[in-house]
Amino acid sequence: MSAAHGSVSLIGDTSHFGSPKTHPHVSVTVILCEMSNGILQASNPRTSFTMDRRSGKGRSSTTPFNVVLFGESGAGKSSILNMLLGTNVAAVSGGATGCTFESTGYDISIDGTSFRVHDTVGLEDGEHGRIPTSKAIVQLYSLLRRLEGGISLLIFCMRAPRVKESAKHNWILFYDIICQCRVPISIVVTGLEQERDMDGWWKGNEKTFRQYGMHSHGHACITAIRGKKKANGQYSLQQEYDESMLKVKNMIKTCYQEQPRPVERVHWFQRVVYETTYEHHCWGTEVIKTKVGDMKGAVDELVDRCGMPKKDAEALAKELNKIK
Ligand SMILES: Nc1nc2c(ncn2[C@@H]2O[C@H](COP(=O)(O)OP(=O)(O)O)[C@@H](O)[C@H]2O)c(=O)[nH]1
Ligand SMILES: [Mg+2]
Repeated sequence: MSAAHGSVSLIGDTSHFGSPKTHPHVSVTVILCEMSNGILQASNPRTSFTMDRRSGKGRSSTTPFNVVLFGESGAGKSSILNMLLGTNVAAVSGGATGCTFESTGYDISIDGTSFRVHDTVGLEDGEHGRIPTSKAIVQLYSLLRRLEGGISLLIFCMRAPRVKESAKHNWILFYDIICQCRVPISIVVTGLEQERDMDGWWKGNEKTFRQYGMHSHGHACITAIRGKKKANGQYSLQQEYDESMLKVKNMIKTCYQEQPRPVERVHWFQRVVYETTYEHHCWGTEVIKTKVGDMKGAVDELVDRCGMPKKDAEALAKELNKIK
């Protein structure tokens, strides 16, 4: 190992950097760069590593994969997060601390892989002093845009018993329009504690998801509550709750994307498309721009596919357009 100061020079075997999902035993080659202070630094898209050459001590830290829970208020997003964490960290609506007003990320590990799960504001209709839908949409879009390291999985949360049309609209907006279908998406259905076979709910409703164009990469039919505490200190739904936690963890493990994609800025408004031609004359070259058409902006999709009135769609897009 020799390195000139400040130059990129060293190749090493760092098999422990391999991502466990696809390359459990494969060595990964990382380029190390020696800084002027004698510290060696290395990075691949997901892992950073620093080592002091003089002491030989190393330190590695893995960037967690971002998982975003979204869906309407009361769907059970915060309860799912608490279930994954094994504690009551996220505020559950209806509780003394109220509901989630800002997005928060919590780190969990599933079989040695680190995930940062983001609880987000609910997307609802703005009744009874709740966060109006447009504000929730702006907050969620802004989170998706600024997530360091991109997004590895979107989890759409909804409450049984039925798939509402608003679910379809939220899906189109966040998955199709904002994430441009480039991020895996899965569905968690809560409120199924009364079903003898929680997974049976999926079989009965699969058709509706298909009709709505909600094609998910995975799903989990669960309960996110423990039920009543019994005299013996146990909870009435503990078994269902534990099963549910395993289902959600398995779903995340199966569906997440190892090469996360950042969410690109959305072109909300219509754009004019020009064709450029060059005409050569004796006096020089003339550049001619001809309008060849209009490209639809995402506003049109909000109107056409989400059934949003044009005025509302434009007002929303104006707000979203401010987010860099
Ligand atoms: N019956 C039932 N209630 C649930 C379930 N998941 C969450 N809840 C309750 O629904 C309410 C809203 O849950 P919360 O996690 O705050 O939803 P969020 O707004 O999506 O974060 C709370 O009173 C939860 O206890 C579930 O699977 N079954
Ligand atoms: Mg919440």
